[in-house]
Amino acid sequence: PSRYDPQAAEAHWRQAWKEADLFRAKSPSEAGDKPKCYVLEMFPYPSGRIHMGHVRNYAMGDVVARHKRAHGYNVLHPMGWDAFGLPAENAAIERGIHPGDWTYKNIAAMRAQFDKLGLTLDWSREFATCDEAYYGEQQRIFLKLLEAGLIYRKASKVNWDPIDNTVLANEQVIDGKGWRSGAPVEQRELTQWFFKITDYAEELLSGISTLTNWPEKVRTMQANWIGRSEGLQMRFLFEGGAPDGFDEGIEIFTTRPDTLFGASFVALSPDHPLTLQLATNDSRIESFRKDAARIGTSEEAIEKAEKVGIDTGLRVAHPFDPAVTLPVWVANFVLMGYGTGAIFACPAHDQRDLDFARKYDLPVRPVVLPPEADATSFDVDSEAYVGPGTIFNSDFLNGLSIEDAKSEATKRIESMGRGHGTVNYRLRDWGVSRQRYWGCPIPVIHCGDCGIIPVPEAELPVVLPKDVSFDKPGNPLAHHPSWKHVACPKCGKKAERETDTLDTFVDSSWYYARFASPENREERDYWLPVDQYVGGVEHAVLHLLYSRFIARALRDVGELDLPSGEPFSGLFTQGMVTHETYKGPDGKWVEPSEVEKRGEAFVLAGTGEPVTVGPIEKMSKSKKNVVDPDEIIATFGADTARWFVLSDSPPERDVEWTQSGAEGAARFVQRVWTIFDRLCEAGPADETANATPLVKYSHRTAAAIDKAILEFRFNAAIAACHDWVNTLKKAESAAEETIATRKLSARMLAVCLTPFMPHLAEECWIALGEKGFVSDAAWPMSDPALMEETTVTLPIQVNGKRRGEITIEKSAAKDEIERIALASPDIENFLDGKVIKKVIVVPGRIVNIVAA
Ligand code: ANZ
Ligand code: ZN
Repeated sequence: PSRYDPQAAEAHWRQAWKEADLFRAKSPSEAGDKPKCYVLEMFPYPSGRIHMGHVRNYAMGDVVARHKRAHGYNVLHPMGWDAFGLPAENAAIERGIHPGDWTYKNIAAMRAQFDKLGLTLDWSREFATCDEAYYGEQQRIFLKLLEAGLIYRKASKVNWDPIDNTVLANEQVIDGKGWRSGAPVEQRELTQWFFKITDYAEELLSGISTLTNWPEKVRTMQANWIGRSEGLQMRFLFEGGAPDGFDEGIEIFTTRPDTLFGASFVALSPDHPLTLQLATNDSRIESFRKDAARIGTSEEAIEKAEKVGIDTGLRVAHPFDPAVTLPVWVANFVLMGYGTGAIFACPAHDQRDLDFARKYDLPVRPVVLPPEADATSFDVDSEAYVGPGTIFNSDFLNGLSIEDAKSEATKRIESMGRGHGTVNYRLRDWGVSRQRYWGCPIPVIHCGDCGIIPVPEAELPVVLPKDVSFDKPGNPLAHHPSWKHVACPKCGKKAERETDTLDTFVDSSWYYARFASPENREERDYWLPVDQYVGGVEHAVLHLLYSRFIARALRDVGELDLPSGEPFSGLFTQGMVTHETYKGPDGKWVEPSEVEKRGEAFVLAGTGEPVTVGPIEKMSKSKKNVVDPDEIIATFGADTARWFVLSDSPPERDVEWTQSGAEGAARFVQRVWTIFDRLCEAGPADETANATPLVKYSHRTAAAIDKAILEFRFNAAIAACHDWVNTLKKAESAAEETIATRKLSARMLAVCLTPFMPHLAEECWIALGEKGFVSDAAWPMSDPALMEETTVTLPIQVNGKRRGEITIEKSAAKDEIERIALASPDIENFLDGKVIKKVIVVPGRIVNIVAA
């Protein structure tokens, strides 16, 4: 038999597909009555090279796309580049390359790599978000949302790096220091642009319940991120004179009004207006504020920091018992951006409050009695009680459940005119300003007289200047000698362009709509929503939430006809590709390509020195445990790479890349080829071939693979393909099978292999004498009559232990089952020399043999 040459075959088929323009999505009118299916993988950042994680991600999307094609769908499967962002600027700073040149060069390199994977991509729709046409359209959208009141500017706190003169994202602050400069980060107030995502908090939350084709985990993460809390907003009045402007008291937000009788103190955020006011006259408060600011702006950092505070000396009255007064503290764990920036603390039932109360010796008064606990002896020591129970120590709330007490207390506060029941969201408006060059310029002009003026639509896009310098720290757009100086579009006086650019998450929040069509509204509406989205779970919150928001915003300004507002009706989040890690004798990480296995030991390929094998981890450059897809493709071909990344684990789990596994996949490719090669000259497949066991098996297995693909169990589909190949091999010597039945089976198998190994499948298709492309062939229809299982596999036990199995016709009689069981090779061998005492046959279940 001839050997299959993956390199030659893969290049040939890719060229043939390209020439036939096979994967171009049809326009709605061309599609006729084919249903549409939009399959999308999260578009890549053009870092320069693809990695195995990409291979797995895009292979999965391709399985779905090819499977849908085979089921007669008009499939859109586009590809593009999420091309703005910091790494391009870093390359510019470090290597003096223009960010645009660096980016487009990387795109070309990665396109060539993706091309080799045999993906069904419609490259005619390709774009990069840094293309003028793309970001120009984004600017038009920006202005539309601005006009609709969904974008605004406000002063907000940012992490400021005083050395690099730049704003840092929370992720760029490491232990309170700038990630590049290492300088202690300061908090600054800066006027920034915001998208009003909070307007959609309720809709984004309630929409989650409609996303039944999303992973439960992602839905939960989104719900938690939006963080809806029902509670009470109320005022505590000052005792003994209110500070200026606070005659109405201090407003707090609580989700536990049932615990009001356990209130021990009131706490303000370091950034609360009252704190700011007090700090002007009180240097202790001022220096406390400064210290608190060092923690950074992230919720996580604040959560981790030690809880500290300072007593303001002010006191407020308890709303239900004016004889009781509570001290007012400033506490670092109260955030200004949530609720009202002030709380009442109930240490007995909140851990942070308790830690704080213990530290500063403030009262702890339990008001929730756990079920079964004794009211006279129950107490709280160092652990707050947050469980269920009955209210006690609480006057008119005594004896109520927590839920009833919440509504009673709320009613009472409402009737006193001191507050009202309310809903709070953890979700904050989305800050989109970045003081960076390599991003989409915000298309507005600041005029001293007219204020903020949108750039007139005819003047869009506002194009990034090419001639920029990265020599100075800070934003190159701001130091550019001429770019920002323009005439005010309204009054004609000297004015300045906005120099902030948009967060790159804006670029990726609507790209799926651009793929659907750059300018044709009807076509956009035809394709949207994306039917199947595939990507990393690391985007479970931000990217997916921003996209859900922008889709709704675009709907509401009339840009999209998408009543649900949901851009992705199906979502699948894939696991990562992992690899063993290796360390050389010097304790440094070593690449897999430098490591050799000698017997059971691992050594350095060059020197033979011992290598320590470390844990299996996500492939990453820092640990050097990466395998380059290009090398794998050059050695084994793309089909092997695709097959292997999908084979060993369920797609949502991690898969470990091993050399031996890749070699196994490559051998499988050859085995498949050998079987088809033998059928090469044997005449056409006969659709009316007899219903032999092989034909029945093929109908069943094709249906099983179909189902496994639909259910995202690609590893199970692959296991079934393996079994099929073995079965087909055995059938070569089975008396009841003919060339016709084998060809029929092989023809079905070729179609089922296509989603996974498309190049090999094409080659097999031709070997069978078929016309056209298997990539265009319809999925084999399984005949229910033929699918019915007529055989059954029975385990055989000897003295209670499983020793073998037999596969027989379901209709076989007891004595025939017994005869076949005793004659099966495993059992015959095992029973050799033993005396059979008894055989119990339970048809359809088991054969039990008692022997001595
Ligand atoms: C009194 C109380 C008693 C509270 C008790 C909890 C337990 P969620 O559920 O996340 O909405 N809180 C309110 N605003 C805050 C802010 N700006 N910074 C820090 N903490 C704040 O949390 C609401 C609870 O978190 C509120 O209910 C408040 O403390 C606190 F036994 O009020 B609670
Ligand atoms: Zn003006």
